[in-house]
Amino acid sequence: MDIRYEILRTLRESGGSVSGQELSRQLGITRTAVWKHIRALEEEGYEIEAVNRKGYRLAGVPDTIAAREVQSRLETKRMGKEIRYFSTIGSTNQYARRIAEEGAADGTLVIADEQTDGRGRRGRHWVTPPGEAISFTLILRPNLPPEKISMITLVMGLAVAQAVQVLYGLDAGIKWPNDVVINGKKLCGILTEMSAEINEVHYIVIGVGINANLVHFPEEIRSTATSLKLELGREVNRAELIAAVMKRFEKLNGMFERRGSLEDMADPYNRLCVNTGRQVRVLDPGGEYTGQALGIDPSGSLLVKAEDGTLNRISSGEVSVRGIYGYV
Ligand code: BT5
Repeated sequence: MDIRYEILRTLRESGGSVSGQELSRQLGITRTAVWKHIRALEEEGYEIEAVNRKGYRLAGVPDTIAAREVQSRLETKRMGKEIRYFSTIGSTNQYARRIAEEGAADGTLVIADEQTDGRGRRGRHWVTPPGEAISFTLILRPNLPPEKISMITLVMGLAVAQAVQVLYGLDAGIKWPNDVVINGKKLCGILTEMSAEINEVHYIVIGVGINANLVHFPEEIRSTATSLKLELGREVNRAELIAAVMKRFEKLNGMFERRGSLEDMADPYNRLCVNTGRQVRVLDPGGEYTGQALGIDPSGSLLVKAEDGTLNRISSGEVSVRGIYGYV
């Protein structure tokens, strides 16, 4: 048991103050030990007020995504039950794949404050400066056939978009299949990778990068990227957002795994999908064409009505879809 984590959780859940005596009873340690842990938490940047005779109150938390801060906010059973945190790492997806190979448990969450080699799809680069971005990777061992795994990216996209809407009231949308956008600019990218045989999935890693408090983007993405701070005009607490995404994802993923399809969430997905009803250009290896996106079906494919009237189902990975009007 991590005592400091238990202290934080107790103070946070009480919403007010908790006496040293109560903490010492609950945790089975002396009051002096409680006091020492409180001091150590203060050194980590937590503001803990000593309220006369009443006890301790959590008055301020640092904007950190270190394991303890995220863990004490999680309200999940499966997602994030084990957390590995790094202040800097190459890529959380790459690390997650390595520990998954070595047997890391289902639900393990890898979080990094900075990535020096963050990855997008097809080896593209993902920008993750320290202290500002959110990057994490979730390891799952789902009991699903390999051909269903690409749907998980959509489930995560919906979880991120909903969490952003609920926490900040921002109009977040989803650009099929793997981006969360605000005002036509990219806020979040998702990269799902899997290790599988023909009939069996060994593990999957779902990597999520969210531009939380970034303000300065490199030249090449300045016109296409945005952040929560830029949209809101204030900083957001990154740990709070990670916990909210985990909670939403656990619920939505439960629905997905029970059904084996996106049937229960196609409607909410399509309401948030910025492609729905829009003209898109489909970059099909067999020939490019334009059409109108109608939204996803329960398998996660995007339905596109081509100009000649034919209805095509596009599954993620096979083709990329670009809006004719700018980034979205
Ligand atoms: C993605 O790829 O959008 C998936 C990104 C996944 C990143 C997470 S972070 C945690 C985990 N660990 C990793 O190493 N990766 C995952 P894609 O659709 O290929 O988009 C990549 C493109 O987005 C780049 O080529 C840039 O144009 C743009 N881009 C790069 N960094 C960005 C950022 N921070 N915000 C917005 N756009 C960005």
